[in-house]
Amino acid sequence: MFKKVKEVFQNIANKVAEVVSKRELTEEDLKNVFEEVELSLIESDVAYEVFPILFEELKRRLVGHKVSRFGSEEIMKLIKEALIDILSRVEPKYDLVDYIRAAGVRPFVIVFLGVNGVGKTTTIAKVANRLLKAGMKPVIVAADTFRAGAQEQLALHAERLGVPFFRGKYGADPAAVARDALAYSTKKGLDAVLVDTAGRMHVDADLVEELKKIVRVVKPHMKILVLDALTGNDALEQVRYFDKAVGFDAVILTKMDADARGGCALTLSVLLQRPVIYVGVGQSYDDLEVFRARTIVEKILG
Ligand SMILES: Nc1nc2c(ncn2[C@@H]2O[C@H](COP(=O)(O)OP(=O)(O)O)[C@@H](O)[C@H]2O)c(=O)[nH]1
Ligand SMILES: [Mg+2]
Repeated sequence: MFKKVKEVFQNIANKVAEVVSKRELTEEDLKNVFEEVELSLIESDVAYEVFPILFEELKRRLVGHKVSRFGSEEIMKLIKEALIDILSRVEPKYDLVDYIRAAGVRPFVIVFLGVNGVGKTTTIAKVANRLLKAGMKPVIVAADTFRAGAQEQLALHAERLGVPFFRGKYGADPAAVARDALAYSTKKGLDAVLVDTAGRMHVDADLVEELKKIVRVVKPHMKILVLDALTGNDALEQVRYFDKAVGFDAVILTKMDADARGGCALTLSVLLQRPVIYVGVGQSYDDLEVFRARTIVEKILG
């Protein structure tokens, strides 16, 4: 069963505290602690590949230090610092709004990628909302022409936000729809084109071809992969899938409000090697926050 990351780290802290109440912690001790919690780490979505990095970060802070007077609370603080260091690897160096401004191209084209259900459509609405608030003029494009529901949902968001919306007829070429939106935005001098794409769940050669064509036609300035924090290690599979299909530049991690499941964020921070620019923290348009390692860790550890 699923375990909360917080409980696992609390468990580590308790075990370490038990040792250091008697003597200095050795590397061997820490190894033993890790072996004991290995399974619960995996159950809380922390991938195996993360363990060595986590181990090194904790070793650096805990081993050989005269921590005998430290209680588990003090050790939790050191664990917290270690987690912040790890998550900092994916902290963005820029805010998307500033990045778009600095790019100096108009329109700035973003293609959003991700499997159905991760929160891609909602996220696009949130990004549009953010751009609107920064005084920019975005356009939303539904380049998923096979799911009528997907288009309706996006149309509703666009209407609520007061943003121009492009869609194709059922079964139309998604790349052509995106191209039309781009032409319109260029003519009107709009700031950003946000392209929603299909995300059929199963590995699907058609989808790869469709995405490749959209990318070839609109030449996006940025490709953003939307991942769902609740999918745990499936997120890694999705990373590999989209990387192989068309590649991507950054990630938005959704549903970080749900039960503070931070294991997925921890795994991504080690294996992603690209920034997580935003996290989704709810269902309303304002529930999009800049990814900050410290904030995330505070959420994870509660
Ligand atoms: N709690 C929470 N729910 C979200 C978040 N982002 C999206 N959702 C919900 O996830 C569900 C799927 O979202 P949708 O945008 O349709 O996903 P898509 O299939 O990837 O386009 C919807 O019920 C959204 O309201 C988030 O950050 N937090
Ligand atoms: Mg969708």
